[in-house]
Amino acid sequence: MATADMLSPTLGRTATTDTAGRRRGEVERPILSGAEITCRSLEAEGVTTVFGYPGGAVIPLYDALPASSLHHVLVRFEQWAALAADGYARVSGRPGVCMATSGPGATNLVTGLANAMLDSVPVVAITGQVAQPFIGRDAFQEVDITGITLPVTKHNYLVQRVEDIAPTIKEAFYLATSGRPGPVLVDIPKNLFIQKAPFHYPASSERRGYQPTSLPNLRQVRLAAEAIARAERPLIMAGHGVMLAGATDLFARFVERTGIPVAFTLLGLGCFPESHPLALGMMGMHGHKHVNAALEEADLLINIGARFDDRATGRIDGFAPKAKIVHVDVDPAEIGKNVRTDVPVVGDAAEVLRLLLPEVEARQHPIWTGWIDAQRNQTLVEALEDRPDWPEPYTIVREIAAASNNEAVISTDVGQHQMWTAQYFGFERPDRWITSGGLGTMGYGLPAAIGAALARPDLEVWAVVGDGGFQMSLAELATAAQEGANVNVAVINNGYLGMVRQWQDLFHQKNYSEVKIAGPDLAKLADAYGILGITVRTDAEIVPAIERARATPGPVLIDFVVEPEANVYPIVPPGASNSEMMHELKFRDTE
Ligand SMILES: Cc1ncc(C[n+]2csc(CCOP(=O)(O)OP(=O)(O)O)c2C)c(N)n1
Repeated sequence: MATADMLSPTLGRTATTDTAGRRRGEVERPILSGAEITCRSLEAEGVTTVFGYPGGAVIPLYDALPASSLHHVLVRFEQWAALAADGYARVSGRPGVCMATSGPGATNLVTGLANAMLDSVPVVAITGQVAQPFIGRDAFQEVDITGITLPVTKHNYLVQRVEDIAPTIKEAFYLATSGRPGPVLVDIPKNLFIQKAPFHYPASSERRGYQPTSLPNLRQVRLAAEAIARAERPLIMAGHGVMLAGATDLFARFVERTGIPVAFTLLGLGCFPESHPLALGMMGMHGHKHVNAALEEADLLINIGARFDDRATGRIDGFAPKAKIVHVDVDPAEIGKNVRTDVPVVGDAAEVLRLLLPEVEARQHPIWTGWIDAQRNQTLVEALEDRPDWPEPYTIVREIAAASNNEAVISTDVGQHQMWTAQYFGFERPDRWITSGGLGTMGYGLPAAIGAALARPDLEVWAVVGDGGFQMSLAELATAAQEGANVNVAVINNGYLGMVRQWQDLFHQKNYSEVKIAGPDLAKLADAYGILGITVRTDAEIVPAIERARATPGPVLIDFVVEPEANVYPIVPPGASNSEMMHELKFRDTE
């Protein structure tokens, strides 16, 4: 057993065996500062990129960064560091990492952590805390960030000893990525960044009392299979969990074997190709009419990896009224939380599907899918009327999809443009759709796109944003420019906080209160950041602008000036059930 006096000033040694007087199997434990230990621990986790902003409590940490292999992306506001880490994680499948100083730096992370919490995204945040002797004294830039973030993190820590930094970071990554993923915050007092200790990164981490269930109960799986065998009008509700579990291939095999059509939640889009005949499109508040109609008629709903969010379900007592409900979720707390469940299956979606596949028979449901297709033909996107005087938002979205062969990574802000994108892009692949579902965080689009572009420089990345949300995070254009990130920003500029205006229009007698929003000349703004800026005012300019952006390396901004008062349809009014959706579209029967 190593003791302090056995340690050389620069090298600690621990003997794992001691035979014949020879110290064998010795593990070298270099003596490092807490800051160096933090960097080495992140490196040991395979982290290459961190998003952050320096300040007093983390100056010692930033001292150690240049000597590490970590690429630090200097954001312009800490909230966007957390959200860039979120976008990075969603596209790469690896945890995103952000860092900030104590006090205001740490509190600025909170919205980003809440965003990751609600959408189950693995994010690890490292914050500096005031030095231990100052804790509890209202020291300069002291906040109780573990207290503040308790409800918006999966777990958080205030590290107490320099020796605990490495095992705590190990555990943080384990918690962030295992079971139901989520954000974890590690708060490290400034003096611990400076103190030294032998560094050893643990090979594994276990936390007593934390045993996520990944393997489902086979009896429950069989009950689900029996329900599937009996159903005549089965429907799958596919959520983010399919992708988080890396289960998209198994999911596709399950859908094709059972012949069951798929309704997607907002975050489930992309887990199965939308071009597949069994893919119906998005359900819920702005879902397609035929998808919500199918929910009305289904006699079995198999929810895989979604949490029955109210934007998907509408009023609960009118949700899937004829259906028996199977709910597959890795988090037992989700079972029965919002919707009564007949067959709960707790487990990782991949593990559940692996066990379920051999239990189900190959089938087709021609009468049922034929009925849905008849509904679908009435509401086809093609039926939308084009107004030649304005670039139509859905045309913009579909042209970006066409130009990139539906392969681009698309992030959005929150609002009308987000719903148009969800409705019309046509996602074919997992991990290409990056949107703030649970928290609905305006400003998300640009920083998340930067995170995505740095995670996958090989992919085409578009941030489709509203002019309101974009004005929250537009300073990140500087980050994109500084990083040379390949991000094309498409601002759907209607001069309004569009989604709020739409609700005021439809549900508050057109009382447009505080929704008219002026903004800068966006092309000039882009120019000021050294970025190509393009303004598009007509339909005919859409495709050339998209092509120019695609051909230009680094960030590009396109200001699409769209009709100010266009609404997103269909829409389920707040508090209504999905069957009460309003659709103002001018439908054309396509037979
Ligand atoms: C941080 C934050 N503040 C407020 C809201 C409420 N909100 C939801 S959508 C919306 C309007 C968004 O306007 P814009 O970004 O221009 O997008 P549009 O709806 O016009 O496409 C607002 C204010 C929010 N979601 N997030």
